[in-house]
Amino acid sequence: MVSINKTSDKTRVAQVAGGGFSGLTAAIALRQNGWDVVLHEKSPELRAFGAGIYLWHNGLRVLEGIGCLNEVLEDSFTPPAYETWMHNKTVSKETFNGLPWRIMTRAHLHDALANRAREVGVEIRTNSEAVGAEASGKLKLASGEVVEGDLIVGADGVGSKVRDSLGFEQERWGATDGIIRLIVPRHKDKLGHGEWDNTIDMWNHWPRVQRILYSPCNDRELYLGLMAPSADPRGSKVPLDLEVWMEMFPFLEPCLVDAAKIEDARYDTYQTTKLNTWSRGKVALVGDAGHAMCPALAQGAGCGMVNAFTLAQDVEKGASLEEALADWEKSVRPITDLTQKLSADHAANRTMSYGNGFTPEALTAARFDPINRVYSWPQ
Ligand code: FAD
Ligand code: 5PR
Repeated sequence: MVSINKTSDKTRVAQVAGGGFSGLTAAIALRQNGWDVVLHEKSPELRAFGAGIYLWHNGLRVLEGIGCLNEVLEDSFTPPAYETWMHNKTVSKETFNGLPWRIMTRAHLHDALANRAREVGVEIRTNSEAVGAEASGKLKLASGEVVEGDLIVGADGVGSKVRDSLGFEQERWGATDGIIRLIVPRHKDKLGHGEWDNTIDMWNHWPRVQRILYSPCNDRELYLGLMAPSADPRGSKVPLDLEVWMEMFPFLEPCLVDAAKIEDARYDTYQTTKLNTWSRGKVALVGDAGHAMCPALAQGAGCGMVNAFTLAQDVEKGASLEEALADWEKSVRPITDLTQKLSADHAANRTMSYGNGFTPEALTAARFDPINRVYSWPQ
C-alpha cells in the first residue's frame, strides 16, 4: 500500500544524474508518480552513444509503463528468429515461445525516452555534470552548485561519480573480448540467398576468434557487432580492417564495405561492476552505475530500466525513503545479479556460440513483468 500516513503533501523532489536509458526511465517514472524531477546530463545535449540495442519483454513493459512503447515500436523490428551459426552452419534458431523482443537503434530508443521526459515535465539540464553526492540528499555539480532532493538517483553510467564519491564497495572486472558496434544500411537485396531478416549470431573459433552479431533494426538500418579478442590487433582495429573481416564473412561484403567507411568507430571491451549495496541514505544507483554487465544476454539496459522503473514504484512504499530503497533492492536485485553472472560466464567462455543459449534461466530477466511484478511467458 502507498504511504497513506504521510504528514506532508509537499511535492517531493528527485535529482537524477545521467540522461541515458536508466536515468531517463527513472525521471519519467518518478514524474508520473507526482515527483518534481530535475535530470542532469553532462553532455551539451541529450543523445545516445552507440549503435543498436535489443530489448526484451521486461524492457518493453517498462516502456509501456512510462508511455513510450508505441513510439519505440514504430521504427523497430522483431526478427522471425534468433539464429546462431558456428563456422557458417546454423546451430539453433530460437523463438522464445512467443516472448516479446525487439531490436532498434539506440538513437531511436533514446529519442522516444527524451521526448516522453519532456512531455511529462521533467526539467532537463544539459551541460550539468554531477561530481558527487551526499547520503543526506545532496547532489554536487561541476559548476560548484549543490542541489537538494528527497531522492538522488545516480544513473551516470559505468564511470559513475555519484557512486565513487560515496565509496561503495565494489568488484570490477573486464572480459577478454570486445566489440566494434556500427549501424550500416541493410543492403538486403545485395546479400544473396539467406534469411536476412533473422538475427544471426555468426561465430568462428577457428582459425581465429571472430564473430559478427547481425541485427536488423528496421527496413533501412542494420546493427553489426564485430567481436574479436582485445589481444587481436587486426580484429580490434578501428576503422575496421576490411580485409580481415571480409576473409571470414565474404557474404556480408556490401555491409562490411560501408562499415569500414565509418571513421569514428570504437572498439569497446566488456566490463562488469558489482556493488555491495545499491543505495546509501537518500541516494540510489541504477543502471551501469550500479551493475554494469557483459552483453551476452543483451540485458544491461533492460535491467537498468526495470530497476529505475521499480525504484519509482517502491519509493512510494515503506516507512522511510531509506527503508523503501533497501526493500526495492531486496526485491529486484536477484534478477540483475543472476543475469550479470550468466552474462559474465558466457562472455568468458564464449558459450553462446553453441546455440540454444536462451534457456529458461537465461531468460529470467526477460520474462519479468515489472508492472505486475510477476514472471510471464513460461519457457
Ligand atoms: P549510460 O548509457 O552510460 O548513460 C549514462 C548517462 O549519464 C550518459 O548520458 C552520460 O553522458 C551521462 N553522465 C555520465 N557521467 C555523468 C555525470 N558525472 N554527470 C551527469 N551525467 C553524466 N543492454 C541491453 O539491454 N540490450 C543490448 O542489446 C545491449 N547491448 C550491449 C552491447 C554492448 C557491446 C555493451 C557494452 C552493452 C550493451 N548493453 C545492452 C548494455 C547497455 O548498453 C547499458 O547497460 C546501458 O546503456 C546503461 O544505461 P545507463 O543509462 O545506466 O548508462
Ligand atoms: N548480444 C547482444 C549484443 O549487442 C552483444 C552481445 C550479445 C545483443 C554485443 O554487441 O555477446 O557481445 C555480445
